Amino acid sequence: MGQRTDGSGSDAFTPRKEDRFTFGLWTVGNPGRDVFGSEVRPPLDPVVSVQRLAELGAYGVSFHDDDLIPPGSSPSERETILKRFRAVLDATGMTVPMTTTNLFSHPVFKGGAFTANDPDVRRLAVAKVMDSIDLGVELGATVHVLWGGREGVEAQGATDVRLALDRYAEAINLLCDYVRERGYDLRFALEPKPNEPRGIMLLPTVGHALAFIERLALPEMVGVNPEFAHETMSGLSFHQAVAQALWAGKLFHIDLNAQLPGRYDQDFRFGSEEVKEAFFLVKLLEDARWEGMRHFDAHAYRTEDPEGVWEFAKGCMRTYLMLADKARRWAADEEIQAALVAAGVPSLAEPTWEDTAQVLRAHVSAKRDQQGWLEEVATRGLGHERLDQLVVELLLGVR
Ligand code: GLT
Ligand code: MN
Ligand code: MN
Repeated sequence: MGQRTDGSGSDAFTPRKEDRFTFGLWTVGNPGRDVFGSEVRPPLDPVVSVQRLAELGAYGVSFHDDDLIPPGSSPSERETILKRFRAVLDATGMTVPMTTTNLFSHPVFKGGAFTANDPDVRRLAVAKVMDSIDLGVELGATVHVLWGGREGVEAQGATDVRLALDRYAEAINLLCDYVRERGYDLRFALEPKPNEPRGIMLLPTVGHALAFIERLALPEMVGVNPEFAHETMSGLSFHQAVAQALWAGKLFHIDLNAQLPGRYDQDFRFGSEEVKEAFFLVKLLEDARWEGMRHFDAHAYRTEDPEGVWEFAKGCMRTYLMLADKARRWAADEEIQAALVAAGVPSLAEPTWEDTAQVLRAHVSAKRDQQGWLEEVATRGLGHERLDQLVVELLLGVR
């Protein structure tokens, strides 16, 4: 993401297609209903969402099967909807890099989908995902997100967790076989969440999901879709979770938004809370030259009218670009670079031992016997106060 100044009324932080920003249709289309109150905004036509997002500089959209094709539509209604939707994609150059399946709204899934105790419900869930995959692939999607919104419990006695994990794995293994058999170019991304809507959910964090994936039949086909809000709800660092997913080669997709720790799933405009965490996340993705979509799974405050939604969408993208700009300034800032050296940050790139065989033979632990070294290192400050203050100054715009 480079600097931009095109003199057309846009500024350095105006989104462009090359930035690869995508939004769920359910995000800008969120009507503002919550557990205590009804909708505050009228339904939004997916075609209008695509048009407005394209005008704002987005790259594409994602959706649940039911967001685009209302449940109960006949085959001919499906075709009519698809024709109209394809036309707007063609007209705007917008894409559909990811789709997902709604396995949480219909009451049939109230006790779980892939992990429901009732085998017929489990079979229905897998069949729904297969149809949803076909739809996504038809529109060019290469990632299918699986968020297990109803996979969990309130009554702990009602689910045998080890068996539920067996059934979860069985469903995903079958879906991988389905994709292979059809010859689709598609991978799955599991989205963890600790609670909401269930009291306690399976695969609650990125760490749980990464461990689960390694026990699947085709782990290479399955990665994670971490969400800022969901890790933060657990009091965890989103930046650290994403870094570990990248390290494991498992960051297949990402849900960007904002969240205050310890609260309900807020899904706020990206960067509107926990700015330092958001900065290190953007820096991580940019430093890693991660090739995935910068996907927003957030929604406008309930206080907003339909125009406020587009302010919200613009804000998500602008803040990402501003933080990416800060990441470039970080790299160019001599004082910050010097503070990093003072804190010994570059040394972590050095392997700890050159000759491990020699270490094993001689049982040596480097300098432990050298006079004075222990005392010197034990009393030396690490300079983290200065380094972190420089981060705050960078983010507050005074450097
Ligand atoms: C739902 C959830 C999100 C998931 C979506 C994908 S649906 O809005 O809260 O976090 O990413 O199924
Ligand atoms: Mn999400
Ligand atoms: Mn969320």
